[in-house]
Amino acid sequence: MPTGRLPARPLLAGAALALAALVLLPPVEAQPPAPALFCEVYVDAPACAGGDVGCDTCHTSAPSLNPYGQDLSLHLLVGEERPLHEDLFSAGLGDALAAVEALDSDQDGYGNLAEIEAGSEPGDAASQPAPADCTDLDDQDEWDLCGYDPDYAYKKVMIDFCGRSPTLAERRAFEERSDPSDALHEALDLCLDTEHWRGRGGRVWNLANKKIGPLKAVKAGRDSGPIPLADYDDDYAYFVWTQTDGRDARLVLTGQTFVSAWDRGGVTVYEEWDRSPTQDYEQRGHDRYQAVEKERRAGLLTHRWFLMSNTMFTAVPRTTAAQAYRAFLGYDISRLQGLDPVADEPIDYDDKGVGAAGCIDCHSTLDPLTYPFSRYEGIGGGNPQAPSYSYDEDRMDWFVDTDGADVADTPEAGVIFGQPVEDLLEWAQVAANSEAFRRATVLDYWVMLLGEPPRGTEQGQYIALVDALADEHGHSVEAMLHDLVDTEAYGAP
Ligand SMILES: [Ca+2]
Ligand SMILES: [Ca+2]
Repeated sequence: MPTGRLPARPLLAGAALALAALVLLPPVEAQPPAPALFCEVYVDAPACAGGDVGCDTCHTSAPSLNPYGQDLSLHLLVGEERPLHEDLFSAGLGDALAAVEALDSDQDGYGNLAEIEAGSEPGDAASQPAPADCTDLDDQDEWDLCGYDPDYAYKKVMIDFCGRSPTLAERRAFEERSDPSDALHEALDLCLDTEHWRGRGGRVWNLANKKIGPLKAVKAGRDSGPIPLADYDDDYAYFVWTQTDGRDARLVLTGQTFVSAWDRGGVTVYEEWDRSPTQDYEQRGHDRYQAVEKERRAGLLTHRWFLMSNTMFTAVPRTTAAQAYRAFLGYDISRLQGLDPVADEPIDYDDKGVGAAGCIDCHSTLDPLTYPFSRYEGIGGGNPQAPSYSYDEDRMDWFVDTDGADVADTPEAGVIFGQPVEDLLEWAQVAANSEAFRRATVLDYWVMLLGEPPRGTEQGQYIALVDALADEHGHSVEAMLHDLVDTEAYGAP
């Protein structure tokens, strides 16, 4: 069970917030302030360590509620007409939270408050508080079950990063070292240079799968498919390059060069290059060349494959922006994550009905997020004179026939995280410097190495890595990994 009680609720802060909501916010059906309000009440809850809780605390998916959300709804302003105005919701949430604390909404045997304090999900029976008492079974087990164990961590580093168990001789040598920490980090440095970790098809390479979404049928270049449209090897190689050798991981979104992966005697070598579209066309041909001029490039966001597979033929490429937001910033808008509504949006330049009830909550975030992507051509549909996958300032003018006259008014300027940006380059800068980017970056490796997202009790260790990525680590993934293998989450058996 959790060791300490949370401090009393800061009612004044909650009241001030509710008052602010009363003055400022329009009536809507979804309740964007809920995650922040929850953490105003449960300041020290592990789930609030990074700011707001996720929407999945109360929702299964929008607008469906999980059992905890349902109990909250039943106790929230009973008798008041639904949907609730946001100001009423904000004012009433505190009492509703208190009213359901003693219930066990998901019926997993743990009360809601106990779950919130322990960092498990009160609305998910599969999520339960971890046993707090560690039972040391030293007599029966070679590992120290209650804390960080260097021998265990060493073995895990060898398997995770080198792809093999240490030999008996290596294990003996490690055990005999008087400075196990130094020995561990030396092993990690060696493993970070192995093919298993950084080679073509290695662990870092595969970490990009969900970001890139490879599709053999339309691959160009090596192992090309029947309809070669673009070569995602460029994207994989570029991604691995940004994650290795101490490079700044923000280059994923902000870099303006390209990278190719070459096999040199069984070792993958990553080679940065910087050709113009014309030069690349001449060198690699029409089905592979990168078509965006250097001054308009924003890392993977403007790579040919990304524009081909996401923008395709669409005028206002919402899919592209949503994929960028999900893949690189960890926010899935379809699951109500990362909502940051912009006033008077969506304007619906392309007449898609995005202003309708039920759409407006997501699109007031997604559409302004999308505008900066709108000048980058996909497979086609825009200016027939402009090459596919290139930047074209006047691109929107060419969609009037298919998307209506207003589409030509779609701005290039947009908004991300509430911050106005002029174009995709500014969008990428704001994104790459955000905490969301650091969280998503660390989370990728955390899940890869530990098999699941940080548990409630591990939030502190996770957030420490997220913060350090910007400071001590200088956005180097390898520096972050050196700290990750020192965490108890990694090194406690
Ligand atoms: Ca429960
Ligand atoms: Ca639970």
